[in-house]
Amino acid sequence: MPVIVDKIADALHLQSHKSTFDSNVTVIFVLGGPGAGKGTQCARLVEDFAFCHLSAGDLLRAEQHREGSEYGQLIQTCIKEGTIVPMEVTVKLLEKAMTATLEEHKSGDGWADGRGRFLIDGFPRKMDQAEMFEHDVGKATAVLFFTTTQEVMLERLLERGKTSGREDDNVESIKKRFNTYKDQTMPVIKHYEKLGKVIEIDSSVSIEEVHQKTKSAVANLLSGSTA
Ligand code: UP5
Ligand code: MG
Repeated sequence: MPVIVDKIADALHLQSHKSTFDSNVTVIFVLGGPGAGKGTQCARLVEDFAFCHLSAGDLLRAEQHREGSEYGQLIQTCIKEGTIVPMEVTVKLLEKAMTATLEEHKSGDGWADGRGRFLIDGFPRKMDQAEMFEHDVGKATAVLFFTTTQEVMLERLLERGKTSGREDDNVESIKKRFNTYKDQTMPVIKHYEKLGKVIEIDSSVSIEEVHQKTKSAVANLLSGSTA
């Protein structure tokens, strides 16, 4: 009598919560400090494994500049101050982008029969975001964690700042971004480490060397999953 049981559970609000995406969808969070190389490596992984790459920062910057957005000012202030935009905004943008991608019915490895594989770059930056995403949107398969020193990250960001036009590629904003990363994002990484989901990669070396290490770690991961 499963239908009756379902109806009773529904009436009593006992039905277990369903997230938007099920286990057909592989989600890899990509974390690491500002300038660690998250975006650079994600772009390479898209070529290797047909991932959809969604950078939370890029989605927020696009929303900031979208005409009519009610969040433009808020996002601009948070990015400049290196603080975290309220999670509801970011989680909704990610969910919308994931839904749109799945509706496109992409072809290639990992996309047949409603399956999909996503690199979620620069997210979750805070424990509450991780909880909200996993509850409402979908479960994380793994976390790619790029590590290097603060000196290396600072140098990369200042160099990029000469041409990036990013409002947060300046010394004042970068210092604030480092602090937010240490205080809010490191606990997220520790949480996933306890769950055995973190793949740590030293990103101090050349882009190509980091790519080779990352590619082989992701190949291992995907060969162990159905996607
Ligand atoms: N570079 C990369 N790898 C290299 C290597 N191995 N050797 C030499 N050079 C290398 O790389 C940075 C620069 O370094 C580039 O010039 C690259 O060529 C070179 P990149 O790949 O862009 O690094 P990345 O880690 O992606 O750095 P990014 O600046 O994007 O990281 P952040 O995490 O700071 O930025 P993000 O865009 O994710 O977030 C920005 C802001 O948005 C946050 O501070 C926050 O205010 C807000 N935000 C939220 O509020 N919520 C979110 O969920 C996400 C963001
Ligand atoms: Mg980036």
